[in-house]
Amino acid sequence: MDTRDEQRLREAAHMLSRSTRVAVLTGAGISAESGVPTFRGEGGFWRGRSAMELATPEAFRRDPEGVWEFYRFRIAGLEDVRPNDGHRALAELEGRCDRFWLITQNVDGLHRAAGSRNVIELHGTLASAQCQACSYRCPSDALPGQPVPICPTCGDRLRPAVVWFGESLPGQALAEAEEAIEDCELMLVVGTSGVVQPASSFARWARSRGARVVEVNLESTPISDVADVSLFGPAGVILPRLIEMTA
Ligand code: BV8
Repeated sequence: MDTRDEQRLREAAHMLSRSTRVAVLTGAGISAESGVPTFRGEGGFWRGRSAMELATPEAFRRDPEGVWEFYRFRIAGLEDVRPNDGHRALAELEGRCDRFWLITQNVDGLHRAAGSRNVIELHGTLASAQCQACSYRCPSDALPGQPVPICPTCGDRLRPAVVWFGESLPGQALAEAEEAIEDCELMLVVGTSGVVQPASSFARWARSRGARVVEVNLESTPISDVADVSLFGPAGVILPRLIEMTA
């Protein structure tokens, strides 16, 4: 890490050590070091189709079997992945704050597996499936065996309990995220390309009301424009160092 990076890390640690109300927004990048493919990196493609195209109600209407193949592949992939040092550093940080919110765009469940408690799953979770017609819900590892799982209650199709593009976010999660944005003194944005709305507006919103913004990513993103400090490097390396410097 060169002196400029060290300087930025010290600046970020100084801001974080003076903040007792901290909001964190994470994206696929924080799970990359656990082996979970990111959404827009090379892992964002599956049998030549982009995750963006598959993660939509239209794709599910048109090709429910293909969409379920994509999700069963991702659900199965989660069996072998574990939280990394970046997830664990955020669980450690939570214990040091008076107020702490972990808003995640990820659907892999790794923050809770790392011990984080106040996790807001903005885009749902791969851990469950839900009926598209009634309130039936089941764990993804107990899915009915049909290629397109059928609801045992009403006979309609089950779908993954994630938020697809074009769908509104869960009201409760959005309300909790808005409370975090309004109340935090610092927002830490980790591993997101900052293109998916409304999550990609959260940092600008927090900054506009006076919160500090610290970004952790491999490269600059649209969020870099609103960040007080951007720390470039793998989250699994940067976050443990950042948290250690604020001890
Ligand atoms: C909605 C679940 C109301 C599914 C996902 C304006 C306002 C509101 C909505 C829109 C708008 N404009 C357009 C929209 C519609 C749309 C949208 O944002 N489209 C974009 C693409 C333009 N938004 C919606 O539809 C949302 N709904 O707003 O409802 C509405 C509806 C319709 C019209 C208007 C309003 C719902 C969005 C939710 C979609 N569901 N996931 C599933 O997983 O299958 S989003 C999906 O993308 C994942 O959740 C993922 O987390 C998320 C965001 O991507 P990132 O996490 O950022 O991942 P990405 O791969 O892009 O980037 C990884 C980053 O990590 C990179 O920067 C990389 O450099 C970095 N990185 C890599 N390795 C590391 C690292 N960093 C650190 N360390 C490392 N080791």
